Amino acid sequence: MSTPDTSMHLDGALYIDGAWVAAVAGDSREVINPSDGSALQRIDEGSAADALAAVAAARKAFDHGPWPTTSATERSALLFKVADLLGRNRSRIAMVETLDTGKTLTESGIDVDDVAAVFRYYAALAVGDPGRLVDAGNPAVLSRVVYEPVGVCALIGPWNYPLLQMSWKVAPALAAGNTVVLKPSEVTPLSTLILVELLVEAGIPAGVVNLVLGSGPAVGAPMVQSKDVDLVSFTGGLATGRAIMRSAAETVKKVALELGGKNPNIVFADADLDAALDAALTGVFLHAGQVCSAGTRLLLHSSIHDEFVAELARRAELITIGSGLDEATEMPPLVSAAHRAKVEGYVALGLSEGARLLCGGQRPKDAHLQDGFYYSPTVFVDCHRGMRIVQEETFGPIVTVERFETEDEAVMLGNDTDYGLAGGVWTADRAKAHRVAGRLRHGTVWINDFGPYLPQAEWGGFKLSGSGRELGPAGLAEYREAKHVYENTAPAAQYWFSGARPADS
Ligand code: TXE
Repeated sequence: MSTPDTSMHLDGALYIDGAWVAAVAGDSREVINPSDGSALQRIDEGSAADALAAVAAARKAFDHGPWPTTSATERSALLFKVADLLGRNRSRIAMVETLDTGKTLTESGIDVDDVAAVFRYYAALAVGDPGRLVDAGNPAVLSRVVYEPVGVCALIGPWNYPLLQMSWKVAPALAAGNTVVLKPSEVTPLSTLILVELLVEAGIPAGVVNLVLGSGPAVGAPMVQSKDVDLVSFTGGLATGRAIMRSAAETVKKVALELGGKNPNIVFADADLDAALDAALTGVFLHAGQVCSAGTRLLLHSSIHDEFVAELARRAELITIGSGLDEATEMPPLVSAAHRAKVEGYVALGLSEGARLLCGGQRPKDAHLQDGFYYSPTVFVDCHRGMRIVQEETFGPIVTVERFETEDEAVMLGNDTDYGLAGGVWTADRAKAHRVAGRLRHGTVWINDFGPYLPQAEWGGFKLSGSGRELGPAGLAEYREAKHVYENTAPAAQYWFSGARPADS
């Protein structure tokens, strides 16, 4: 294989007020390659001072810069340019994302395509919305509602889909005219650097996009606390989401949260079982289960349970585990040693709760996989709703299987979670499929499929899975304030107060 191009701006990797700068305290962090545990890159590690400098730059650019009042057409043109640049840099970005997250090169390439599609979608949506006229019930009144940017947005991203999740925030935020501070996960910061490079190349004005690197408590928390930040959009874990919401209450800033899920995948006996099996596998083992919408809770009709799980385990054991750079790899490593330890803790918990292991439940034994953070595809049966392994997000290649007898029971189990991000239903009976889809309390429901999302369709969670929506028109609305402009074209005194009335009236 030829040497991959992984060049990016590393000499001063923070981008603040239109300049690449080093962290003020001079700290750095080693970014680790999950496929072999090697040090991939030493990179600037910011602190609160850097975060606040970035917020100040974004504030200045919002309050005094041209961006919020730049025409929607110009903003749209810039976003289209970014989409083109993403396409041109596809292989470089995919390589960096794979080295950083561990995911397969194929998946990283698809991520870049999806990111470009999201930029195109919001580039198109940025224009053509002049607001709306409202009937005030008075012909002398011209009343209209216009949409304005919210202000300074702190965009805090996760490590599982670093570029993709960041783009779901950056593209609509910029389309709406906001200024932003990007804070990628400290575990996987690299692809966001390239995204910022491309935004700069596309001509984004100084201060409109800022990038800070560093840990959540050191860099993310001060942004959430800052009164100069108007909105925080966060994708990550439930505990962090709760902390952010609490902290944001002090300044009553807008908060959008995507906090993962425990997603039911319901298979009725009349489904296309081969397709359902295939999707049950990809639903949980793609990206080693490090997917917020992973189908980790498989609900099977009793009549198909035994055959289905036997075949599921047989196919799971055949999955080729390896480095994301290896073309043969079907399932990559977990993102970090710490995350694998968490996944292993969940497997131990499942066993202690009485779940029965059908396959996996251990690290692969292959000699070439010993240095990376690999874990085998794991299938637990004899599970029930009272188990923590069934209720909590494991974020690893672990599927728990439960049985159901009736449609009502399937719906009850599908909703028996504090989360509400996504779910699937498999059946040949379309009326039943739509009945179940209508009753599931999840932000996305797939019928005879599992996993797809579209830039033009809202994504987000009910219940503990978060608040607000990304993608679709609502994903843009998050970054806009509605303003009612009421114009009285024939003003005349009303004399509400009698003392103000002229004596002769
Ligand atoms: O995420 P964190 P973690 C789930 C998954 C995983 C668990 C914990 O179950 O095992 O969350 O993952 C920043 N103020 N998901 O701990 O900490 C942090 O630097 C402001 C689901 O790695 O939530 C990073 O940029 N920011 C998920 C981002 O928050 C803070 C994707 C996410 O990190 C902060 C990832 C603070 N106080 C994990 N503390 C999904 N929804 O898809 C941390 N951060």
